[in-house]
Amino acid sequence: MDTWRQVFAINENKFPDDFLFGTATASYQVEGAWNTNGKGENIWDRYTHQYPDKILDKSNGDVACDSYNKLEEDVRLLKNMNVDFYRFSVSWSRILPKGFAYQVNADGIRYYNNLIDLLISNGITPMVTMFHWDTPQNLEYFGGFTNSLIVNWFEEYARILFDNFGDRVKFWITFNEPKQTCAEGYGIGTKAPGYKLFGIADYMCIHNVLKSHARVYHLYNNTYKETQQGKIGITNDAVWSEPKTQSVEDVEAAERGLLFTFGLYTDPIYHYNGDYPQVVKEFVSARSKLEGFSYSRLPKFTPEEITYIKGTYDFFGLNHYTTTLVNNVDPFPIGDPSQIKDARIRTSFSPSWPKTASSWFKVVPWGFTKVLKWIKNRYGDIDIYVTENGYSDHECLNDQERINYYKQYLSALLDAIYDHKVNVKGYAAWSFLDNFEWNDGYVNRFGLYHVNFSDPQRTRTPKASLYYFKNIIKNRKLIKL
Ligand code: GBH
Repeated sequence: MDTWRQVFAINENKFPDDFLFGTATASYQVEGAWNTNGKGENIWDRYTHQYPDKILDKSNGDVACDSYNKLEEDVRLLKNMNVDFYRFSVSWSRILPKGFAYQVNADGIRYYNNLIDLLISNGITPMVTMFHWDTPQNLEYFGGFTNSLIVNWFEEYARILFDNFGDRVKFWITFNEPKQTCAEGYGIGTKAPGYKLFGIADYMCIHNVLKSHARVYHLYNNTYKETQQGKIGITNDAVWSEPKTQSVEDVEAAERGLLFTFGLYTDPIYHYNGDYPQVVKEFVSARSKLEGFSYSRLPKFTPEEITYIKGTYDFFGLNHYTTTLVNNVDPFPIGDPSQIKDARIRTSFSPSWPKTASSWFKVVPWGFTKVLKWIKNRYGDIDIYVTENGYSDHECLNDQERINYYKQYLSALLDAIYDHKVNVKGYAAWSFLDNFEWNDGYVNRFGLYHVNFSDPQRTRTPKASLYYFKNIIKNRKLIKL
């Protein structure tokens, strides 16, 4: 059967009655006000200012969508969309300018209090991400997520968030996509802080992210949950890994690829054995030995740590955009370590997959169904919230391609619910607004609302997709082609 064909019957079932619709953003991508009213510098401020060439249009998030100053308007637009929830992230250095808890910025507390109160008074549930890549610069001087002390620093920060906002926030996400923080920030070095020590520093980082997540899960569970009655989890992103051929080697490589790019971050939390996937431990250890290391580059958890991290979730947060083909490769020649060399895979795209504006991103709706099924098979019947999914184009208001993407991906999500009984409880469209798309600056757009970045007012205009998405929320089903 040719699963690569982009031919779809749109799933006409209704979204379950308790299914929640929302939309998402992240602090650095929308807030702006980078040095206003006491906010401290973070690694994305530093990175974009110091290396403008690393950003496609040499831009930065200094002003971005100016959401810091446009909070009333943003909530009005969200209300107009009829979303059940809004997923946003808190800027650590707006709350703690130095990163550490000894100095709390009252204006940061005020800003998020206003946002949360306005959302609630408009009937929109806040879903709050504690960390979406914007580490306080002060902490990066001391290794950021490669320093194991960050577990304490992150706990202190989280405690301040629970103390100040936990009476009204019932939905917490500790980290957004640790893979990007670790593999892109410290491994391949394409994202802030831009360090390149692939196969080493990225593993140091994930070890500490997982411990930080678990520490904060336990803090909430032991100290706040009983009174505040919320849920807490983490969001990871999966690129579905499809075998390039049906050979045994490629089928195994695709599964291994998924375990290296996703299971590495999720198994320690959701797998019934905890810890990193066995195949990842074996491959990194074997390769490390070949390279002359006397220990594995992948740090080891103690049995106590495995138990401490295992089960630290109330739900499964998933970001999903795309799929790659994966094939097996012979061992790479010895040289600098890298996670790709550890995994012994090569990834590619099928030329038949429709493109988007982003180089890493092709349209493959069935990959969404497969990844949802895979999560259920591996980790059991967990409530899944899709915390991001969306499409990138260049600037455009009549965005029919985005509409098509949402239709096909939401149909694939309904297939997972109806054909495979996967418990998907909610869905957030990425993104509410066109925003600072990291290395792609303002060139590639993901918003349901267009933002004019050359206008000092940062005027927001609904795109065709906004009306389409609103209709889905209203009808609770996909409109036929
Ligand atoms: C999400 O990450 C982010 O959470 C969100 O902030 C972002 O705006 C959104 O997606 C859209 O990008 O080295 O060129 O191959 C999505 C995850 C982003 C992971 C791109 C892989 C590869 C970039 N992916 N990244 S490249």
